[in-house]
Amino acid sequence: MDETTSPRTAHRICPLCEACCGLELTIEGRRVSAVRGHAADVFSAGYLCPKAVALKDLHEDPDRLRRPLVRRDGAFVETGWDEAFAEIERRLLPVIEAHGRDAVAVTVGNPSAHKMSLLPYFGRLAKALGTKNIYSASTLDQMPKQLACGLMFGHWLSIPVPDVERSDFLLILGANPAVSNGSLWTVPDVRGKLKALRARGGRVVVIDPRRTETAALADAHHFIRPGSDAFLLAAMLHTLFAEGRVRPGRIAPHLAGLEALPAAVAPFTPDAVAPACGIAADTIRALARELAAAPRGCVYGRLGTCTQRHGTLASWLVDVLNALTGHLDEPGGAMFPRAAAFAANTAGKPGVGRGIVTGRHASRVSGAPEVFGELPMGVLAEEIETPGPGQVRALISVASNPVLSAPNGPRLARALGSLEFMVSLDIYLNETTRHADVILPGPSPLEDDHYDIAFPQLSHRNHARYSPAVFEPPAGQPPEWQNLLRLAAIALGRGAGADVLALDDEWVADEVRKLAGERTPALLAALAPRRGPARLLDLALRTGPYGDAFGARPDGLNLDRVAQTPAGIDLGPLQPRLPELLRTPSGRVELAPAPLLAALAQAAGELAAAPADGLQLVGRREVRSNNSWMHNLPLLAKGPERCTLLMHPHDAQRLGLADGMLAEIEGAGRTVRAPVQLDDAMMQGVVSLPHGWGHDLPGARLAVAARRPGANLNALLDENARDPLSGNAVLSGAPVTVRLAQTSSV
Ligand SMILES: Nc1nc2c(c(=O)[nH]1)N[C@H]1C(S)=C(S)[C@@H](COP(=O)(O)OP(=O)(O)OC[C@H]3O[C@@H](n4cnc5c(=O)[nH]c(N)nc54)[C@H](O)[C@@H]3O)O[C@H]1N2
Ligand SMILES: Nc1nc2c(c(=O)[nH]1)N[C@H]1C(S)=C(S)[C@@H](COP(=O)(O)OP(=O)(O)OC[C@H]3O[C@@H](n4cnc5c(=O)[nH]c(N)nc54)[C@H](O)[C@@H]3O)O[C@H]1N2
Ligand code: SF4
Ligand SMILES: [Mo]
Repeated sequence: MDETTSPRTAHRICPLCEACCGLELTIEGRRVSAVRGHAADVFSAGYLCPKAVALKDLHEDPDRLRRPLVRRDGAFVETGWDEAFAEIERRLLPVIEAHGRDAVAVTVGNPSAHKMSLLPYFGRLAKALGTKNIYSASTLDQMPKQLACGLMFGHWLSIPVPDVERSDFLLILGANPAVSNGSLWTVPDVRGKLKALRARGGRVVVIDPRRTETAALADAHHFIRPGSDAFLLAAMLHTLFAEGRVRPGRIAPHLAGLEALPAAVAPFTPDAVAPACGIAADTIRALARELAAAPRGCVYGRLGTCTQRHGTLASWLVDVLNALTGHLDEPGGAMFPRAAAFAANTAGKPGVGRGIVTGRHASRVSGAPEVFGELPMGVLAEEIETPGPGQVRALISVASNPVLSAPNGPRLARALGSLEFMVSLDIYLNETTRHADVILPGPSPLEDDHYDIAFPQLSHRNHARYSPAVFEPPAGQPPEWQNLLRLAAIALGRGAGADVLALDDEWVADEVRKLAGERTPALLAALAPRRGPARLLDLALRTGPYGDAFGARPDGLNLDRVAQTPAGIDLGPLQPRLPELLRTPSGRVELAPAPLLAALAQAAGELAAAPADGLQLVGRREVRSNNSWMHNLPLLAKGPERCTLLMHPHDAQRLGLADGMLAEIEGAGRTVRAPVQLDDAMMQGVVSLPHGWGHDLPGARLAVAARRPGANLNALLDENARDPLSGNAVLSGAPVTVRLAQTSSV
């Protein structure tokens, strides 16, 4: 890498959100002087958002940690890497020896899904620890969708996405991609794509308790009472059956369980669900008819449909509707990507598999079932606080900030304060990592190589893109995969001084042996001299569906070939994949998995209850923010106050509140304060506060964020409120009371 001062251009996939935009950076010495969209990028074609420009701020942020911090006599001191790992070995091993492997918990957060250095190696650390106490942002986010898709299609990551460029009708529930840039749907410039859809004569309809920025781009928007999407979707299904509109089309022979559905949705007539949803019965019928009549269209549900009590039911019914209207696995409908690397649904025997299982163990205190190898984030605090065998006494947090991102952060913060030992892999001393005894910083995002492991599995078009590091990391800074391996070595009793490269070699050899048997030495030789995630990537590309199969398909992909193409390799529009994609034991799409039918029958009992009055709280996202950790970047932090409580003027009037007044919001017995912002885009009875704020906790080192800390939405939420099937936290629709704050200090 030439780091002289003559300007150079570097191409880099943005690691900040799921859109995965290709960027073009101008570099002068160690500085970024400009960030633009990479116009030639085959996938994002020059699109970018303001957060990409803030990568410069992130790279230069003086608060971003460059050296390990170790707590000595209550204060953090900078140390060398060996000293930090020696401290971890000295403190962590006795916890395991005295209390067993489950005494060490791990949490892993959102950025790990965007880092090839973290994602494949976190699993190795978890395995080396041998703990059941694994917690991730997935149970604050998408676990319901993963569970529903796992049950229907046989793998947790077989999630269909809208084929937006060929679609004429899109029904969007609980997602605001115009701001979030898409989730479980990798789609740069979704605004442009929705506009193009409409320009072709297609229609976009949004269902959301707020008339969002996405709704502003749509043809129609309907308010919905938070938490009632499963009822709406069941009633749409009811309409399809009642009106004889069920037409699965080509995939009909691959469906199982269809016969169970009419009875399952019988209680959910449009008239019965209308009061619970706040949507008129005629509107519900019209939505079902429009979906059924659309030649090319689909339903897409996201965060708002997952972070609720019936998240798994809602996520399931989205794809049942797609399947029964002929929109699943069809161009313009909900289609399955075919990723170039790492996708389980391109490996093994096509068309059939073992399916998924849950509940292989349960959380110790509340008995919450394991889902996809994890326990719900909501039970972590009680697992730390409750004495007895198996009590969590140490924690390793990896790119996660649950003190702000998980419900009842204040309780979690107290619990973290009571741990015997905590290590954080993070780039900031923040609300969570301030509780650590050792913090191991990762490099700047521009100092590591990038390939998205997760998001090509969720992309609206198939592609393979790789970008090398823009800068060499500072001397001594290990890549994060090596830090994870070093922690694994400690957990395995090999010691802090173990040779992590040798450990990596061992693991890769094991993996290759499973694939290649006798050919293992030849394959390992072909993968050398790469190591770490780059070697895993080369292996995955070469053995993937477009791969060179180590020479057997000479024109196929390998990492050299992908890396030589900075604009990326386009692998074409999504193609139908049923039944080949399926990994269910039946070899069919399971439309009516037993646990979902049982849960739906139980949910029907709620229809009789009158909808609660009082205010319900929902979250929102904002373009210049990303979860909890980008409020320290000056470019994004400037401008108007963003952590405001949106409220319909009628609700405000009733409560004696006016625009700009400071409100006290009470939920789950706790209060926070935020300025009121009147907005008739809110459904009456629903208020909205963004998450990820609350940067006023002592001990954090976030100078810019602390100037305008905002309020922590999650302080108002109940950590015990979960979707029982997936363990996902209920983040949406919590009851709150709002009043004028008595003093003017926030
Ligand atoms: N009420 C409410 N709560 C929510 C949500 C909501 O909508 N409403 N959304 C939920 C969702 S969808 C998610 S995904 C979660 C996110 O929950 P988390 O993953 O816990 O939160 P993030 O804010 O993404 O925090 C990421 C952490 O990673 C650190 N980090 C950033 N880059 C790197 C890196 O390169 N290496 C390392 N080691 N660390 C890094 C940051 O400093 C920060 O501490 O929040 C959830 N919480
Ligand atoms: N700028 C920015 N982009 C981001 C992030 C960010 O923090 N900032 N975070 C990233 C992450 S981690 C994720 S997971 C994605 C999430 O991306 P999206 O899934 O698009 O999530 P949100 O933008 O939070 O939109 C959720 C919508 O659901 C609505 N809603 C709330 N409750 C309900 C309900 O019960 N039913 C229905 N139908 N709607 C409801 C809310 O009003 C909101 O408009 O965004 C990613 N992109
Ligand atoms: S939309 Fe997401 S991936 Fe694209 S530039 Fe913005 S933050 Fe980066
Ligand atoms: Mo997320």
